[in-house]
Amino acid sequence: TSKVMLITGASSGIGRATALKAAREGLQLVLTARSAAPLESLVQEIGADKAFSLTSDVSKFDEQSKVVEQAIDRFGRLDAVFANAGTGVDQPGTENGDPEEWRQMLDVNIMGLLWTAKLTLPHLRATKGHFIMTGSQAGRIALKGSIYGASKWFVRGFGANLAEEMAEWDGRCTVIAPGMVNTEFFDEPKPDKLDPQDVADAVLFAINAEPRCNVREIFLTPTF
Ligand code: NJP
Repeated sequence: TSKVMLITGASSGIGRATALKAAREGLQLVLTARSAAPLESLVQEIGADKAFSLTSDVSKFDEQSKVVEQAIDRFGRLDAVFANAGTGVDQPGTENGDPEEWRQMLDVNIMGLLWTAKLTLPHLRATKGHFIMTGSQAGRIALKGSIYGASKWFVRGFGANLAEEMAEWDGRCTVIAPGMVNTEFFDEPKPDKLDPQDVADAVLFAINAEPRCNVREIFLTPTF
């Protein structure tokens, strides 16, 4: 049987590139984000026998809960989860930033990640599966401001601890931490930075490692 992978934030950028690569490598996919149209065209590109899509806001526990339920209804198992959905709000510095925008960003980048983990871990436990999350080099390099950077340090800290938790039942946990990637995350194209493909390669490298080997963190930065 082929492995089943759930990807959040699959409608564009890193999530989309990872879905396409995982599909080429024979994984079956559950693809989620808030926008239906780009997910549906991605499913068409991959083939409806290998992938299906569900809309959900990761920051809403009930919506994420339905996603996991429907994924299990459809495929009966989860071998890998790529918790990739995230958002970065450009902020004019901490003194002048908008607290409501911070809260919304933290709801997605932190609570959304935690809901995804809480809801999928029972299924990953059953398959000795793999939880992968998108962290960042933000906070080491200037990228979208201090609050965004701090939310991605949360991802790193959670990942380091979750890896220990999952190791108790032979599960694996990976944090992928890219620098600037040319995606819709930015208003302007960044053609000289990382390509989403580079991040997809890292995700599949971690998944394809021997079961005895847990690739715990991967840092990627653009060369130029
Ligand atoms: O950006 P983008 P990336 N609930 O905007 C979805 C991190 N990162 O691929 O909901 C559910 O093309 C959104 O879909 P939609 C970054 O922090 C990036 O670059 O329809 N889904 C889309 O599919 C993030 O964690 C860079 O709007 C939600 C996806 O997330 C991850 O990489 C550097 C959602 C975002 O795709 C992917 O971002 C770095 C919600 N509430 C880390 N909100 C970089 N690009 O330079 C958004 O270090 N999405």
